[in-house]
Amino acid sequence: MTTTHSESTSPDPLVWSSTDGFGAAAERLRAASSAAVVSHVRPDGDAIGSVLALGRTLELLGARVGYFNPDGCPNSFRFMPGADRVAADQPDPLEYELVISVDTAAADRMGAIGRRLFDQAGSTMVIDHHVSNPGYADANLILPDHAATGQILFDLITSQRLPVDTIVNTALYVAIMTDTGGFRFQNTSAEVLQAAASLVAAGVDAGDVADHLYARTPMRQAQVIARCVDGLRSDLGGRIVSWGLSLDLKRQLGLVDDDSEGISEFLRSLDGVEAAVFFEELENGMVRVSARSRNPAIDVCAVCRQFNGGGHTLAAGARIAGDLDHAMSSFLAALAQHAQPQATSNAAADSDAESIPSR
Ligand SMILES: [Mn+2]
Repeated sequence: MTTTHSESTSPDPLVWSSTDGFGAAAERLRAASSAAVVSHVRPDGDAIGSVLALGRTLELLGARVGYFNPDGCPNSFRFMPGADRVAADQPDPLEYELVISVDTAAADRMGAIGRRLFDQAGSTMVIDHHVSNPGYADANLILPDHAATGQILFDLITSQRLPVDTIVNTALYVAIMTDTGGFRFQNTSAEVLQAAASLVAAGVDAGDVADHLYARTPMRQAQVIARCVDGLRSDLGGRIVSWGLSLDLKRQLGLVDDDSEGISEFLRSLDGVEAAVFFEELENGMVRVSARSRNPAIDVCAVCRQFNGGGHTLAAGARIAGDLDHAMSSFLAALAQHAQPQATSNAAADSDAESIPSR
């Protein structure tokens, strides 16, 4: 392994696509005297948790560490020990030997701070579980079979006997819990529950974490859900539901960024729904798309990729330029087309089913 310098003549990037890469990855972590960890815009629990867990482990290994997210740490995750360390930027020069992007499927999702960190880094690393991640660092540990980036970090830290403390353990627990929807999604494997059990055994207060994550819904967010219920759109006989949040309504309700989190999950939780899509009009002329599926045959990642987005088979996102109506109609048309083979075979089995045009 001789890739210590990442000049712009970048040699072939290293890709570790199995846990066999843990030893080499840990070697790089141990060797760094300074390191920065960064994750994706609009961070979720896995993004913030992975930054905190990996950053703190590097610190316990003796490195000088910067914790970054382009949007800082959302209010909902400020209860985590060490969360005050997560910065959107810093006044000092960004001088870190090793820069690691966690839970971030594409380089542009790291925001401007991520790009600057990557530009000045001696070497770069990606640790992620998104199947759409192309591997944009010098060394890339990408394990899509892991439920969360936090689960990859848990396995890496445990197998390589890297140091942990309360900050690391809580952050890993939050990362794993949130990316499995509170241990409810199909990715809630035995490994996930074993990791959670050992983190609780190590002192994480599961009830307290769940209370912070799932019992602090702001009233504004409840009001958005009420509007969503009123304005719900249903396609393919209720198999696909969606809703669009306009800038006008955001202003009317006085929403802040986090308030629209969880709407796609709410839509997905409705009985009979196979795929749910939430559209949010943004200030910059883009529409944010957040898509969820309960049916592995409906691959929302594949549909999001048609719009330059990505993610996971059952949870993915994209951004579409233009107004809300345009974004909704073009995305929902692509999704319906993707979902139709299933509908058509159901229709064939059910003589009463209305025929669905196969375009
Ligand atoms: Mn994740």
